[in-house]
Amino acid sequence: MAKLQNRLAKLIPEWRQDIRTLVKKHGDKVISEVTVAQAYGGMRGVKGMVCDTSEVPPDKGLLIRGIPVGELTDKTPEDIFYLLCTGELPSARDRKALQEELASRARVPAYVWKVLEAMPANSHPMCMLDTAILAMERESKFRAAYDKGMKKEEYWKPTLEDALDLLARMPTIAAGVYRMRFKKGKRISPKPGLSLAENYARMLGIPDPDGEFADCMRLYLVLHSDHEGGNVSAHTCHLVGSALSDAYYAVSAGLNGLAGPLHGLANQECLKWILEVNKKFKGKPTPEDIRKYAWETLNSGKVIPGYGHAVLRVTDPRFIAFRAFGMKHFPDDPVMRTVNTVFEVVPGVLKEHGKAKNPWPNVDAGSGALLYHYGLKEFSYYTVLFSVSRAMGMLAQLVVNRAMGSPIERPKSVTTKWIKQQVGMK
Ligand code: NMX
Ligand code: MLT
Repeated sequence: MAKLQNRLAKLIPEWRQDIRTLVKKHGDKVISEVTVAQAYGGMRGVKGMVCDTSEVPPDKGLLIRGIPVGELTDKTPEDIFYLLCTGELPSARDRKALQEELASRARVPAYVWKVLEAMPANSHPMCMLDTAILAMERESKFRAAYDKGMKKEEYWKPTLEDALDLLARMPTIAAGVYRMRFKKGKRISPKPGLSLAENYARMLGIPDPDGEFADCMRLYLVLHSDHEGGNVSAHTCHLVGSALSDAYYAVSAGLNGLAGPLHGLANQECLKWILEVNKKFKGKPTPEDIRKYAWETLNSGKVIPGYGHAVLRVTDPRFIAFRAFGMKHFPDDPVMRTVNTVFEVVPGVLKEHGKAKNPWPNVDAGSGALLYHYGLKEFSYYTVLFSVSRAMGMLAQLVVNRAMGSPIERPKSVTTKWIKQQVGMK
């Protein structure tokens, strides 16, 4: 960690100076405006917050610190966390140092397992993960330092400590949740010397004779890591963190948002939908079968999971990367085949339906097919995998925001009466 902390200690004063100058010189320039429709429409498109870890141009998809995610598909989660925090890819030595740092922090306190064991056996895996994170709040180094008294310029340091502790423990907790919730037998402990993705794959206990599942997990953790600042989980984490609540409070709050079916839970919903299609059409749905099924879904008032996006207006590059992985390793898998046929058919159906602004697949449209292929079939677990990855983005954003001294977030709400007065309506 010394490397990451040292690098940040060097970069942060430069970033602070840069922003101070920007705000001093141009603080009164207008960068966005808000219409009545946006105020009632989930603030879609309103530019009112800053996130430097990543951005999502609607016509390109995710750029992590300016690098298209499609160019990062051979990287490790450790590389991505370093990149998110600093804006630089780590050298081999820096990556190793971070891996060792995380390994040294991976021990999960025993009381966390007791809390999880006390939960009802049918608790949702996301509720178990969030509860475990919140239970560990007493470990927060930020809160301890804040209680003692600390200068604002120092806030990012114990926040980074919390971030590393949390990141190191999340795969162990997440794998423990899987084995406990789905009765897979005893928990498997992390093995020193393995990377984060290798360890997570191993602790899940999925048979992996040639390391292909571990590689799939590596890709999975890279692709889900961050998606700029305004999505529900990142924004929630930022908002809660802006009150100087520590990383345990902020990340568990963000993940509670990820657990919604319009956000991260769409991956479980999506595989469920694909499996229903396969079941109904005996494993070989034709494009016409899928077209009809998609219309049935829409006509019953439901959304087609894995399609549409609040920001993107093209096929999600993360979907493209997952699909490429699946096509390379198992093009004839029946679930993968259906994912492909759905991709051929559903955008046309959504265009004809005429409601969704983006008819193209998002990250959740294909990820489940990969997990299912390797034998991770309990799809209510899929959002936990998403969480282990997305925690990297949320935590990097939290560290950067603490470093930049971001104030408490508090936008102004208005009443319908006020809006009516503004537009001259009685
Ligand atoms: N199927 C059916 N209808 C849709 C879909 C879809 N996949 N996507 C959007 N619409 C509808 C949407 O419900 C809305 O209808 P109404 O006017 O009746 O409220 C209308 O189209 C306009 O919505 P948009 O402005 O295109 O989308 P919005 O920005 O509001 O929402 C999502 C974005 C992602 C919530 C929406 O596309 C959706 O519900 N998709 C399916 C769920 C999903 O895949 N979520 C995962 C997103 C990625 N992630 O991991 O977080
Ligand atoms: C995503 O990864 O697609 C999201 O977090 C949803 C979003 O960006 O709105």
